[in-house]
Formats: sequence, C-alpha cells, structure tokens
Amino acid sequence: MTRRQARPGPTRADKPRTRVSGYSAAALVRQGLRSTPGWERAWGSHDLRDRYEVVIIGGGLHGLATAYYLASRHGITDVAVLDKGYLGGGGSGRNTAIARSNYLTPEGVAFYDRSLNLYENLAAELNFNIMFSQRGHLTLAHSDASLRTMRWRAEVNKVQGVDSEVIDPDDIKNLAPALDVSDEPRYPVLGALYHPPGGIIRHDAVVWGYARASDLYGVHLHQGTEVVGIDTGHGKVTGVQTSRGRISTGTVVNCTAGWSTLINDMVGVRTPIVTAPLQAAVTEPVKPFLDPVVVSGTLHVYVSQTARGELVFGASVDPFAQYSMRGSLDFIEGLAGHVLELMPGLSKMRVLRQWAGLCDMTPDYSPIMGPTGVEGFHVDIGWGTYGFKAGPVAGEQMALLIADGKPPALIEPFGLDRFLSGELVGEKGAASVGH
Ligand code: PYC
Repeated sequence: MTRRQARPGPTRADKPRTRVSGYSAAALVRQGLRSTPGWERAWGSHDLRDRYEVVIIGGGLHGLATAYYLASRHGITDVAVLDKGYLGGGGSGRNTAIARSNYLTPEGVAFYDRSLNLYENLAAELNFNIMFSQRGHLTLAHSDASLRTMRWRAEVNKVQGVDSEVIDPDDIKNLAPALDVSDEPRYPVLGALYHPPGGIIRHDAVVWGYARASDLYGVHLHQGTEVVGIDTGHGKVTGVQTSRGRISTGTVVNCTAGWSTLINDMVGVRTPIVTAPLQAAVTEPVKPFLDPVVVSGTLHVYVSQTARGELVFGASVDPFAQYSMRGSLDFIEGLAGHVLELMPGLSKMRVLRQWAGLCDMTPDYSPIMGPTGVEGFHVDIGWGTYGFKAGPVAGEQMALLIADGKPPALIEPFGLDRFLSGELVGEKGAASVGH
C-alpha cells in the first residue's frame, strides 16, 4: 500500500466538544434529554461508498484502533469500519477492562508491554479520558506449582524491563487487606505475582475515543452493516458484500471476535479457533476498599473495583463452544463461592448484572495476526481472553502491516503459518485463570 504523508492530528479533537464543567446536575440531565446545542455526535454516519481503500470488519476496539492508526500514522484515511451491530457491542464492551503486560513468553511480554505503553498515553493522544487506573495487578498462587509459574513469569518479565515480582502473603495483605491470606481457606494463598503497572481502564471510553478520533480523520464508521460475503479473484480480495450493498476494495482486515471463523470461511481461510463464552458479573457499588486487581487461577476468578465502587468479576471461559452471550446461574453460584473464599467479608454484597462475551480460543493462547493465503485479506483474531489488553498495539501493528505490506517484527511470531511450522507461542500460563 502506498504510504502517504500522515496528516497532523485531528483539528476538532484539540478542543473539548462538551463543556461539562460549570453545569449543574439538573442542567446535565436537561442537556441529556433534549437535542442539545453543543453536544455534537461523537462520530458521523455516512452513505456506504461503493469503494474504499481498506475495509475493516468489526467495529470493536481492534477494528477502530486499526482504522485510527492507519489514518493518524500512515495518512490512509479512505477506510470503512463495518459492524453488524453497534460500535463496541462485542468483546470490547463485555470484557473486565484489565490491562497488564506480565505475560509468560518473551514475544507476549514485548507485545503486551507496547500495548500498556500506548494505553498510558492514550487519553492525551485521543483527547478522551479513558480512566486508566494503574492500581497494580496481583496473581495469587495457591500451590507450589503456580508459585513456580509466577517466578518464571517474574523472571521473563524482569529481563524485558517489565515491573513484576513474586511477593509473600504479608505483602499481599498490605496491598489488599480484604483478602484472606491466613491458612484457614481450602486453598491458602502462598504468594503472588505483583505487577504494579497493571490496572483497569474504562473499556467503552477506549472504543469511543478511537471512534471519535478516526471519524475526525475521515474514516467512515458503518454500524448496522453486516458482511455477508467477500469477493476474491485470482487469489486476491476484490470486494466485500454487505447488507447495505457491495464495496470494492483490495484490502480487508478481519477484526472480529466470535465471528472470526465465519468471516474467514467467506474466503476459504481456515484457522484453528474454537469459540467459547466468558462470563462476568458486577455488584452494587460500595465504598472503595480494593485497590489492586486480584486474580486467582486456582479459584477461577478475577476481581477489581471500579471508580464507581462496583466489583467486577470474571471467570475462566465456559468449558464448551457456543455463541450465547447470556450469563448462567451455574456460573454465578460458582463465582460467588470462590469470591467468598478469597474475601469472606463480601457475603452481603448483591450482584447486579451478569453477561458473557465470546472468546476465540487458539491452541497456544496467542492471537493470529497478519496476512493469509488470500492476498489483501488480513486477520487480527484469536484473542481468547486477552483482546482488551492488546487493542492499541494490535491496531498500531495491523496498520503498519497494511502500510508496509509486510508483518512488523512485533507480530511476526503470531502469524497463521505457525500452526504449520509448529513454532507455537504458548501463552496459557499467563492466562488470568485456568482454562
Ligand atoms: O488475562 O488478565 C487477563 C484477563 C482478564 C479477563 C480475561 N482475561
């Protein structure tokens, strides 16, 4: 793809669109209820053009970040992002908003650390508050085997300059006094991997920030636009069939989760992905009492407290493949029991909501990124339970791939061909919870 001069940053992003300070609560409500002058839409809607230089399938974090970096870093603005639902309605709005880079493989650590660096500067870059709270991340070890994996991860992390160390139960208690670190529980806490730069981010804000900034660069964001086919000829992509008409294009990027294999099927690209739901839940808000994100692989649970005071919980993926995004009673019962083993003081808290997101699991728990056997058809898929953390770096690197025509070093290990060569990037040991 021909690289153009990247345009300077979006002009309108420099000034806030909404003057929030100075409004009373009642005025804010009034503003919200009427069609308000000064409250412009964050992004526009457009007629679907019959040609775009690049078509991105999936209007979640990865698709929007790819569009944003194509426009902002490479001057490629003739881009359409298509989503069959609404922006951020899939995994981007269903994850538990955790960011960290304490992975197990050198390839994974380098990749997720770049993402964390991008996240650290993202609010300033997009002029949008993504509420990144770097409150630290604790992965508890309840057995000698998991303590050994934590030590292994800490060493790999440190060699690559990532702040990560194994700490003992007294230090854990100082960081999270609500945790039971005594030897009373069924699985006593023996230690933890502590990763100070990890934390939580307002996930919807990341989606909205990238969407608004892409729109300002001239990218077209098409919601309610389903891809029903992809045209190819002589081994190359030639167009995309959508529920709103056909688009000719030579470059398509599959940035979907849950539907990634169905999109790949449209061009005959086979990927070793199994889709499974990952369930999560949120409680009523309470006063702040839990600072770090706490993860227990043995108890299959992770928990953090949001800025609003709610506790957000997640678990491991359900042990069967399906496309349902509803929560189950079985999950909430198991989760509640496990949470109470960690923090018995929470027995009176009420759960408000539960839901599920779809995770595309690969055999080695690493993503599949890069070109495929069909010229012009690229994939950014197979994120399993790691997609939210990787959004910025995935977008940055996919944009670089499209602009340069070859996979950048950071994503080379994650190519589809690794399943033929056998050079897998085994990242299961860095999963938040066992699968
Ligand atoms: O890997 O940190 C993680 C994670 C959290 C939720 C799902 N995966």
